[in-house]
Amino acid sequence: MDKHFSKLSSLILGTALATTVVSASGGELQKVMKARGLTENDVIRAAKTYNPTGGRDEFIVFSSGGQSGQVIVYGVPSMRILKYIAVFTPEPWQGYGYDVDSLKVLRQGNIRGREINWGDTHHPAISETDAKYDGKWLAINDKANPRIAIIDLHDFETKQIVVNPVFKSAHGGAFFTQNSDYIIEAAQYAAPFDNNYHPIEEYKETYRGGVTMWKFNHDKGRIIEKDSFTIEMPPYMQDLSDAGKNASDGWGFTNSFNTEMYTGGIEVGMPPNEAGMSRNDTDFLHVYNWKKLAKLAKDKKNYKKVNGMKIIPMSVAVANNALFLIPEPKSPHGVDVSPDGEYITVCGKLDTHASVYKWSKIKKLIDTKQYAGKDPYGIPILDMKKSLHGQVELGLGPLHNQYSNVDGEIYTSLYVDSQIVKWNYKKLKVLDKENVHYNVGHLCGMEGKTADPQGKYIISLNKLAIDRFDPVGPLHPQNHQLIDVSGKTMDLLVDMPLPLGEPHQAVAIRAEKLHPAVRYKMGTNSKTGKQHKGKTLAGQEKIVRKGKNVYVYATLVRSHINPERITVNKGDNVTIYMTNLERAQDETHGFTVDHYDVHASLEPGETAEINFIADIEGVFPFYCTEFCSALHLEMMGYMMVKDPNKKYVSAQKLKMKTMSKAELEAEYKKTVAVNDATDAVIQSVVKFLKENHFEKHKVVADLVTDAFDQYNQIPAQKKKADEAYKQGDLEKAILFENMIWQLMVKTADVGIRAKDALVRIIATKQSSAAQAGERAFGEGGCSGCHVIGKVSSGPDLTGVLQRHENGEQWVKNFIMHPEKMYDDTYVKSMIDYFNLKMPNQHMSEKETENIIEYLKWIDENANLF
Ligand code: K7E
Ligand code: CUA
Repeated sequence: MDKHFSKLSSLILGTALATTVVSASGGELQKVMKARGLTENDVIRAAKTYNPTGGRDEFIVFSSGGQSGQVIVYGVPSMRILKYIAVFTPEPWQGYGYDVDSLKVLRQGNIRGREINWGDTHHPAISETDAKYDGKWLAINDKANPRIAIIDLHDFETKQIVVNPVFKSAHGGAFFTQNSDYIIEAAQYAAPFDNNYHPIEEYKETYRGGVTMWKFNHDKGRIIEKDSFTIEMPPYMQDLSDAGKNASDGWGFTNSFNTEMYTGGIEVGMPPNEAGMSRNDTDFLHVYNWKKLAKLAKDKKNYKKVNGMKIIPMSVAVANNALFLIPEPKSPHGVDVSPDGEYITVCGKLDTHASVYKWSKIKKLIDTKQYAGKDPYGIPILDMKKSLHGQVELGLGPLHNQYSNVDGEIYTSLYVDSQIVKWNYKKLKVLDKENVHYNVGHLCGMEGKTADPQGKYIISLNKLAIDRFDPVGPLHPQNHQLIDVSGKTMDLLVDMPLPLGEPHQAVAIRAEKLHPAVRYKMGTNSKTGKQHKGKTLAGQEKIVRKGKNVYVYATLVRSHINPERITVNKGDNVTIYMTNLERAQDETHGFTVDHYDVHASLEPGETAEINFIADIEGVFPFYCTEFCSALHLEMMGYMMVKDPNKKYVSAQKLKMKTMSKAELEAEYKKTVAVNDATDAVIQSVVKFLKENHFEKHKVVADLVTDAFDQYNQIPAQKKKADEAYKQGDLEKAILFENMIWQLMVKTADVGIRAKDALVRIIATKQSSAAQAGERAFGEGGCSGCHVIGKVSSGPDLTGVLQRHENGEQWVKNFIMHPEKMYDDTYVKSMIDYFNLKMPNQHMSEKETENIIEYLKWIDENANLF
């Protein structure tokens, strides 16, 4: 073994075990590296991001879904996508927009009576307590249609959408204040606050920018529109914002471009917007005392109402010393307040510098009313130099910042240079640069904009992917690149293609701060968190008709929908309330009625509602859309829509011949016998679980609970079967006995999973050779014929090493060259018995030895199989 390799291995494995493991793997790692053309650094990077099956991530990222109008959730460092959260866009998997309650949420986003079915999401934000993430709520803005949505991190569902009634577009949101009292949302493209036509020539007079402070109920997780207000601002194009924190708590900061107030006109021979809007050397950072303004907004004399929104005029804000401007280098993009709230970094995307403002300096100018002048709207301007801590030359196109856990350190994206730069904003010094692919926008640090940044990683949210992935047509996926920032220099670990919209900003939170639910309280309307009016428990299923309105109260549980037949008249208004009776983790059922464009996703305990007019005649299967059990295909029923004005001819005459009494009796007996045998298997598993104290291991105990949820339904079915039998209805008795069998199969399914889990926990620890052997056993195809602890299409291998003299050598020879032993008397008898020859699976000697180690481990734990 060469030196490099063993050095690398101990790096990766990092323990004294390393040498044994490497020798046990027989140069396997080296082989893989060679075959895949990987360098040592690649392998180290892979090891830093790899999660073995079942492994979890340290951080959870919420990324904007850009034009998809959704939020994307993924883990760090594995960069595995975990979920898409439907927000502004209908999304059938979650039933979002396809069931009544989620459609209500989506329709909260209607603007001026218009349905809007997409959004341009830019900036997600996690709710804060003391300027640190508390993991309760997520807010995100829609730039195209000025809206903010609130997502509950208890179930990762969108609960509220509010429309900004005065803005026509909104980019600078969502940003929580440090105790989540308010969410900041700044306008982008200035426009009249009212909904009337105003000629563009009157831009300066009638078009306005602004910042809306949305009042947030932190406990309930809802924006309170009537307690929110908007600060009127000049028609400069307000861009990103940040809430002050700690030292600067109570203040808000919003930068801007187009303080030139240019309005374009290529078509009339004017230079384009891009020229006119970036003419001046500086634009304005808006600084406002939102806490003071919030108090002012309580008194009628301080605001006027436009489209129902309280507007605090600029004049009122100025008169109360609550609104100021500071020049900032031209056309910046983003403003980021440091963890202590003392430094405010602005990067001008058309300027190579980052400008660091100091809050104490700004505050002093404000307190002593030292103004450098006033803008045309009468807003005091503070002197730029006197407000600055300093400037640093970073590179071309600096955009967005994230803070490090090291005091004074900050990361900035360079759009034009396609680089991340690490620098010190206190000492104004560049420390390190890392190349990315390509044209990075935002960065996502781990809690990197809170008072408690975690360091470790930075994600580069690149605007272009170009040549990074296998081509999939002219529209490329986005590329999120994970960078290790734990060392002195940055190290790019891995690329992740994101194929759903162009995310702008992402936020990351420590996974341990999130506590999502696994089930709802039975009958919950997930959109309101309250009990659903259509909650239906087992035995309460019914169909109620009130005139042309038909209400179906249905339940879903593995693997049936109750009721299974719904007959309505053409033109009826049909409402189906569905409750998923499951309590088992991950037992979601979906529901649709074919042709009717409805769909619901029912998580355990959830009640949902779908509604439609049954306006087409015919027979429409409805079914469960999640493969929820072995009998998922059978989880269906029929909705029959008949035309009350039509006469239908009966087809009864064609009815099929039925079974004789004797045949039925025989089938009944057979079914009962099968059930008894199945129950015996279940009882043996139960015995094993009890003897081995399953209740001590939570994972196993949870599975056992799920299994008993199924098993405990059997007595009721048995009673029905026996009653039917007594009354001589054998057909029905058989069907109920069959239902019992289904419940037993489901019980056994989970029960055996519980048993396997328990075996893993209590068995002696596998050596690494035995582990490799088990892998080889599975991957080499052995498990196709041999089931441990059971005679299957090949013999049980428990104890195989004891079956022959010099057993280990015998087994080794047989695995490596079975064909040489086909004439051996013992082997011959086996071939006859199983009617199969053990094939040569071309195992290497090493693999064979590992398999023998695995077989030894089995023998040590033979009592468990
Ligand atoms: Cu694209 Cu924050 Cu909207 Cu910069 S934003 S990149
Ligand atoms: Cu329920 Cu498939």
